Amino acid sequence: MQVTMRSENHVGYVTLSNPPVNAIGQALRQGLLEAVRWAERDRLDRVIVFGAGGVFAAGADAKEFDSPPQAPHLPEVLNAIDESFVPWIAAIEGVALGGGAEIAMACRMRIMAPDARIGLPEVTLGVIPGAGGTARLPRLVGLQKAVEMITMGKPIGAQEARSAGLVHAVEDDPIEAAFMVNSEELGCIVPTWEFHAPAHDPDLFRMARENLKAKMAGQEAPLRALEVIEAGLSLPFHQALMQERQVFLELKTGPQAKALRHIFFAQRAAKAPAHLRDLALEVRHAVVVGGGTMGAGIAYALLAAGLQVTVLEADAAGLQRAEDTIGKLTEASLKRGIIDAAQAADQRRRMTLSTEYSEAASAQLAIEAVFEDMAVKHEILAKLDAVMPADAVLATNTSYLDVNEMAARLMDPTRVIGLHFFAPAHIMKLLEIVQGAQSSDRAISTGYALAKRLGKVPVLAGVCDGFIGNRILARYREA
Ligand code: T1G
Repeated sequence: MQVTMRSENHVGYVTLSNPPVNAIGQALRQGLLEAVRWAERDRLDRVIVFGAGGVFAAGADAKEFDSPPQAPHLPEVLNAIDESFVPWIAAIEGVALGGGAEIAMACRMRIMAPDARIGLPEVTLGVIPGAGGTARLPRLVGLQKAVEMITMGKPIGAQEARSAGLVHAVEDDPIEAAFMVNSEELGCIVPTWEFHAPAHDPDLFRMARENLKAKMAGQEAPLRALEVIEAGLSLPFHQALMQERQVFLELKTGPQAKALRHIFFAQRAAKAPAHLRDLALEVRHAVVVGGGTMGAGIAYALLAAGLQVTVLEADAAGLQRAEDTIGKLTEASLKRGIIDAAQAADQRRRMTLSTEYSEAASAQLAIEAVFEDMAVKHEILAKLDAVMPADAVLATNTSYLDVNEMAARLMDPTRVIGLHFFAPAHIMKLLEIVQGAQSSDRAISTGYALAKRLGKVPVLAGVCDGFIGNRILARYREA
């Protein structure tokens, strides 16, 4: 059962339960529709709808997008909620995204947990909200905010959602708060669909169109979403929904949506294979050899992820250069508000710079990031091999050189992998985990776990010229 219902003292509790993120598929839509009828049959005072597993709902099940839509369709289900004489309250924890946010907007009231997020990210999948979002959101938050949220697809936090008028309250326990809502107050809230649509504003749409052409160049969905929002303002609500649905269905089968769905699932499929997931060595202290552009970027990424980091360089000049480069990266993050002064100080405290390889004796991982010369790499890996714990993982950031050749000269070649970062290493999401002929599952698993810790997308590569990314780039340049 993806939707469970229970009532207590005339209050209905409806739980969405489709682990891991309560994606909304046919079964969940069916269950929601039955819940509306159940609440009306039992003449409940209110229904509190919430998600199991600390998540409200991540949106429509994108896995269903490649097959024909199955009834009941989400717009009809949400209209039944919106028009029901039993008021629904959405108690939102975790995320309410896409269709999840649309379920919440069809409720009379929304209450969010402080760390929850809500949004309509459909354009990132090449589609537009397809269950009333382009008509309900403008009614709740006004045109400016709705256009921004829908066409850029960026979710917002609880406080921003409350000040925008999207949610009524931010509470630590949204379900309890929903239970405590005064019945008279709840009874005074009109169904979302009866709200007046905001007045048209031609200048706003013109500026938004120009902005999208610049910021989302080449992407079809954001501009179509803008068109649908604008057209919807002058249509009766239900006609606006029909128009929205038509554009959603058209985009869903288009090439851009298919490509973006492929990327969405491919990125998630790049996670560690199940048999590797629990073998990783826990890395608390990492060594980076080489404080040049790549080494400093890698060291910064490790510091930002909370690790203790030792940067090894050949001499004092190298250490100074490394310290200066990492300092600049810290300054840039401070300026952009990514970290605050306390975090910057904590990162600096966790970093040591040295020319002594003995500093690596307590590390679980070392990444060499010196220039691309096999002789130098052999020398550095041999020094690390001599001082680091027997179970530590040795990694090379080489872009092109043969990882097997590097491993072959070490006491234990099974602990060697490639960890190929892309410049700027602390920003670029891709991390190629290069599996040497003798790399152990534990070494590979440690690479995957590090990628997750750094918030990067891991891709397993074999030992070959340019691994994957640079190989593609080389062909691209030839073409
Ligand atoms: N559909 C199907 N599967 C989904 C999914 C979705 N919408 N979202 C997540 N998953 C799977 C994902 O593939 C992975 O599977 C697992 O859940 C955990 O995901 C009608 C039409 C919710 C913030 O764009 O942003 O609603 O790999 O690894 O890092 O208008 O998932 O474990 O087998 O990402 O904790 C709009 C997409 C849909 C949100 C959780 N919604 N999801 O992040 O876990 S279109 C979205 C996310 C729509 C309506 C329209 C994130 C997350 P597996 P994860 P996470």
